Amino acid sequence: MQFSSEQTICAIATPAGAGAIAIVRVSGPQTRSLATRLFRSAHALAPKMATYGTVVDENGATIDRGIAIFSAAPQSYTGEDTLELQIHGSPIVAREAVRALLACGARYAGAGEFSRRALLNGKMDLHEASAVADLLAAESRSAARAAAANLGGGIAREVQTLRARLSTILEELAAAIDFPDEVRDPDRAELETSLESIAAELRRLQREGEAGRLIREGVGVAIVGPPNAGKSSLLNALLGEDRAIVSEIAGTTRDTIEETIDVEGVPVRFIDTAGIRAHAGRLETAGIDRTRRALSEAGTAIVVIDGSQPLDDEAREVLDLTQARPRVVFANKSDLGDAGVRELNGHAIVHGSVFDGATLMALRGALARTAWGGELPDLERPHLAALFELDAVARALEALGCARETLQRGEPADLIAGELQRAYAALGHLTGEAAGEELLTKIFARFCIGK
Ligand SMILES: Nc1nc2c(ncn2[C@@H]2O[C@H](COP(=O)(O)OP(=O)(O)OP(=O)(O)O)[C@@H](O)[C@H]2O)c(=O)[nH]1
Ligand SMILES: [Mg+2]
Repeated sequence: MQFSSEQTICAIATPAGAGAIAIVRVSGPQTRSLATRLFRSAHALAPKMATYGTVVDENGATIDRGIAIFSAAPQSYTGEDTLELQIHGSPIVAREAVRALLACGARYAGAGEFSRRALLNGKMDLHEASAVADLLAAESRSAARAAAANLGGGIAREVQTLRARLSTILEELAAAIDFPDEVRDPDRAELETSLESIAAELRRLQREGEAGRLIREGVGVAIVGPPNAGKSSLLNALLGEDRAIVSEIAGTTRDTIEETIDVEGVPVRFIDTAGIRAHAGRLETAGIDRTRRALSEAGTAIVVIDGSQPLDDEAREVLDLTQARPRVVFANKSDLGDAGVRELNGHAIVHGSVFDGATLMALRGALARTAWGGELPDLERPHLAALFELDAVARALEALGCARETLQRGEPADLIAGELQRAYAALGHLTGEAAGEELLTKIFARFCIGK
């Protein structure tokens, strides 16, 4: 799609279907003339003022009565002249209004095109644009809150400051390289301290950014164990409802069942699986295959064993199977007794029963520590969130690491400067200065039409 801002774009900004109000948005150079032609009111449109009047079509026939709000460039969302028509929420009426706009020379907007114009006109930076996309896609309260914290920008300033610090160091190095007789090499110990402090800031941005992704995307946790250990009972208890069939017959669960539950602000997709046992029937074997697949797909496992019984071969097999991955071992059925299994390869075991609230709380805590290292940083303030941002920080950190090693090996200043240049360039991607067309297209493809 061509994103020429010489054209005037329009779109229905409200969801499809009937509602109280429909909003039709217009942005671009012909907005004023379109407003004059298609909106009739007793008072002329004044910027940022809601004006009541009649929306008419290209032939002057009435479409609806409603409110028009005109915003003059650059004081608008897109930075261009914009018009918002708030009309009755009938899909027919909104479509008629758009049809009239198209008949008068406007073009239908592509997904995210209004926001893209805002970016082009400096009304938002790339970080904020991603935040808008995240907010639109948020599936939980914490994800929405984290995205909202990014709407105001702010992070761009932080990154710019770090970049400016790098730039100062680069200038000092350049002066020493270019005028070796007049300018002394920067003090190496001081240089190392400065680089370390920049790296520490970047690591913080990275930590917060990763937490943001976690909150948005969640994690997968496979509930595995021998038959009858209480896996399905655990899923039901965490969910607070009878989602999976529970019975005293070993081999009840055959198919995997997935449910997403909020665990300390992170959406966790729990996957209840078929119990793993050595001598299974044909149907059960198919189920066990699925269990293995779920296990390989989920990042973390909760291994449920019957803690009232000594470890048997089946329990050992599941424990072996999950040894290499992040896992929480849960010895269930403590109400029936305690066989005394306390520790596995130094791993603590959560003891208790799915019927006990304190056990469930302990499991949630253990899971949070295992799957994402426990407490998440505060995401109420701006933080990096998009993959391209985290990628840029990772590259900058890698380059800074190389610069430090070069420095410690006592290499000449121009080699250090080369690595620092790389870090500087990587951070440029964060501020959007160096964002390519492909990245822009990817970000704005996540927007809906009319946004
Ligand atoms: N006493 C007691 N019984 C429990 C506990 N947890 C589960 N059970 C019982 O153990 C039996 C098996 O529970 P399920 O949740 O179906 O076990 P599962 O691991 O999903 O079993 P499969 O799907 O067959 O692999 C049921 O009768 C449960 O009521 C517990 O903490 N204490
Ligand atoms: Mg089950």
